[in-house]
Amino acid sequence: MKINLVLAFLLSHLFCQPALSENFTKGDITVESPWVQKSDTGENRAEGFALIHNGGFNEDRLLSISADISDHVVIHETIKQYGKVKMQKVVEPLAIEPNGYLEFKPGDYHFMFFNCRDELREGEMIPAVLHFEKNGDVKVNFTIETPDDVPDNP
Ligand SMILES: [Cu+2]
Repeated sequence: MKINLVLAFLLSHLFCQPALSENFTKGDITVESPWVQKSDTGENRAEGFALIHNGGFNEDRLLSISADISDHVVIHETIKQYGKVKMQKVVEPLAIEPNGYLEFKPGDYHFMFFNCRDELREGEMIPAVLHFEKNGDVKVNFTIETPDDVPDNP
């Protein structure tokens, strides 16, 4: 009986994985495993991350992102200035070399979803569209994750 419980636990965690490892491809661009982390400050905003691969022979540039859940979603980078960590809007389009990668990860580039209209619930998806200069619009779903360090039952 105990073994069954352990198995069920393991299986439930295995089944959580496909959502996280989902990839979205259009043309030469593949957006790998997009996910968002809810803000733990109580505001209804989130940071999104993904690994973007350009499998083509030409450079492409990421121009912007849009999502129905937020009327203000921008590309941010986290930087260190005068010993303080802060984030700022990325103004220039980000280039991705032929057969190159652009990584959005915590503490680095991220998609910033401000003023989210709906409650962000773990495990649910945020549909969004990434706009590329050459490959056009790539539709993706960001999986909502909660930070590991936040206890489930505070
Ligand atoms: Cu930000």
